[in-house]
Amino acid sequence: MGQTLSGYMFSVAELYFGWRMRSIMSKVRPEDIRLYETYDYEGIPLALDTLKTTMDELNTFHIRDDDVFIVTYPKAGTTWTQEITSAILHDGDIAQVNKRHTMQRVPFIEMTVGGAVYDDIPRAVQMLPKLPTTSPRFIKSHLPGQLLPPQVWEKKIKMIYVIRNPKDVVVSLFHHGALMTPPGKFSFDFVFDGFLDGTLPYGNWWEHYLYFWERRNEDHILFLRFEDMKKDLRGTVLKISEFLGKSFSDETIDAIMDHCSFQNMKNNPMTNPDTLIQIIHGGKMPEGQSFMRKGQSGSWKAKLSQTQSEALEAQVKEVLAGTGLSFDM
Ligand code: PPS
Repeated sequence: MGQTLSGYMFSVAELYFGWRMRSIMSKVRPEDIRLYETYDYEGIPLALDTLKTTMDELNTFHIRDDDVFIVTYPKAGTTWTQEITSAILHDGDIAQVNKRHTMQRVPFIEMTVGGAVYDDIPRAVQMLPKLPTTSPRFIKSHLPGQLLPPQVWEKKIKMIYVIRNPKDVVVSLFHHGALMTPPGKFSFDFVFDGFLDGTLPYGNWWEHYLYFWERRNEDHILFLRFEDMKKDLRGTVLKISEFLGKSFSDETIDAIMDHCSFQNMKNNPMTNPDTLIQIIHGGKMPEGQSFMRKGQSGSWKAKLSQTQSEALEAQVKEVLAGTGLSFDM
């Protein structure tokens, strides 16, 4: 279970599975992806590509004591935080980090892109017990707290949870849908209304946030905000390092920050999700689109109408009243 002497390494088996996964996934096209079509799972809408069989298996999924999870409502800053954390778990050895794509280093436990259409797409939940062979494992999930594998709570494993201004989240969500599904399939109004009434996958954004907000002071939870990460990346790297029991030289922290800047993550094929997303587009990203879109706080201003902006503000006021959680909107 422990790390090898040569660091946070990976095995030939992992390389093989990575290759196999890419080759099987290469048949998935945007029209096969069920991103916003949902079914009800224990009262929470989930995307059809989050297969019910996967959810059932997660109920008894074996969690290792040293597993680390990154958990978010979608588009809150998952990929950025996972890259910082992955670099920290690799003790700042960026050359080692860059040997595998971030989506391979950090399996997305409940998602099977194209899985609602094709039944042979490898599922992270089934591969994870065998892979990675090194420890600790670092796992991504967007599931609300109550749907995470129960053992994460029983074993109190380390979880990093990130929130972001919901106005930026809903805009980023729309662009993500536009990137992953056929052009024009989901309008901005559809995504906005679904976000507001909690019918999009993973349910109400505020219940998702509040589940972790209420547990933010527990030792095994690190609660972060995208906006704070933008303001103070060094402070964020230090916070995550301390949470994981690591301490680094200034040079190593500089290297992690450099690796995780928006522009460097966009330029790096091992950190930019486009490397894999382009497979569903036949090997080339659609003109002008990228997962690494803007990476800013406040880019909602170019997209939300006045009415939408006010509706979301009113909702935030109502649903967060008395919780102590608030946003600069
Ligand atoms: S996902 O699909 O749910 O995992 O998406 P997620 O990673 O949570 O969110 C994607 C948004 O995060 C932005 N991003 C970054 N911002 C700043 N710095 C870095 N390094 C970075 N990496 C990713 C990404 O651009 C998406 O935000 P928008 O607003 O769409 O640009």
